[in-house]
Amino acid sequence: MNDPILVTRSSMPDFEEYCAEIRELWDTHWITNMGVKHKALQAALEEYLGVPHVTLYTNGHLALENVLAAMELPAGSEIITTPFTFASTTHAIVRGGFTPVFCDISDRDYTIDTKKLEALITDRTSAIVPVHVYGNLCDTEAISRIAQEHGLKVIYDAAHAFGVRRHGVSAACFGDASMFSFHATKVFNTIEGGAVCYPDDGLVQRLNDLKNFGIRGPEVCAYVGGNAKMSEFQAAMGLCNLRHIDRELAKRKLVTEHYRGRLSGVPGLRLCPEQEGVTPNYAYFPVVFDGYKYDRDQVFRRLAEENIGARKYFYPLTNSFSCYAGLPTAGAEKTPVARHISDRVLTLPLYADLAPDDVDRICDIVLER
Ligand code: T4K
Repeated sequence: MNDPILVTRSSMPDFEEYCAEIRELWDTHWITNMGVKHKALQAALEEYLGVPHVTLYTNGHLALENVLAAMELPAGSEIITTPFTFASTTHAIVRGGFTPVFCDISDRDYTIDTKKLEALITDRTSAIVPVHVYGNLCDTEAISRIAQEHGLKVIYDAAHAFGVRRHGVSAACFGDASMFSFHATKVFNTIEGGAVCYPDDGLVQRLNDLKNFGIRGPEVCAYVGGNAKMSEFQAAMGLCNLRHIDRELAKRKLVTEHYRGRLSGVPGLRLCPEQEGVTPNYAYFPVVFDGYKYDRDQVFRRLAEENIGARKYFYPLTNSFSCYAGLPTAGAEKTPVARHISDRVLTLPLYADLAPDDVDRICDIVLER
């Protein structure tokens, strides 16, 4: 049996580089609560992403929960989002006390279908949480126009979109705020981690308060905050990985091109088209098996037999999760395009060091007669 190939593999710096980065923590014994590594990573990311403010978190999910809370949206209001995403997006909305209203996705890039968005807006709608799924950028112009017309906040789930740019502008710069995940499985990781990026100076204090129990000073507690702080060890990993981000993206590009070379133009296999004007980050390699000689589940099982861990990102849709069975807005039948894609999609293994021979082995199984 061949060695297992999993859907992804964390990129890590050389051991010595990480050790050198954390060495001073043994001198200071300051290992969390916004220390020097945290401050350095925040500044480095503001520059890399070209955004006025970055607030760091211990993971992307809490970043999303915190930014929704910081927007001070009316309690119980409706937030329009998509169900073709990781559980986190919908859970953050519901855990914030809001009602998720599910919009269908575009058949082309699987992001929110802006043609179907306006019909879902009611006088209870307060915000839109679109997802740059797989690093495919949403139609940010249309979303911004609709949001302005209706006075809605836009908070992007940009968990997959680190390093993506449209006409040179980073994914961090759209809407009122964007949440990034720096989880071990992401293009850029801080082990666990995440961030909120935003232009509004007024949000800085609120987000910092919310992630640190609402404590503003030794004797002042301004908010009912939680604890979502990034530690110094996470930030140190981020500082190391950020040094190598260009090489990481270049290697992922080669893997992606190899896949495209083998799988493009095969009848019944749909690959994500490249988006015009967009510099991608090659975060995922989704393939939709639509009218192919094998269905998605057959290919999934064949790969598993060969020790290859492709994943059904994102199946099932969040609007068909059993935990949302009682929610009036739930139901996959309300989002037919999302259901169609979710039933047919498989994300093939992709990481910087995935060898060309391994890509060939995966493609041979997908294409086998
Ligand atoms: N919004 C969206 C759209 C998201 O996709 C996510 C997270 C979030 C929000 C929330 O962000 P975070 O709070 O997570 O920062 C994984 C990740 O855990 C999750 O971060 C990610 N999305 C989701 C799409 O994928 P699982 O349950 O598939 O992970 P797991 O443990 O099966 O790992 C997948 C593969 O990654 C493994 O087969 C091997 C590799 N791996 C995994 C770990 C944990 C490594 O190479 N190193 C590791 O340390 O959710």
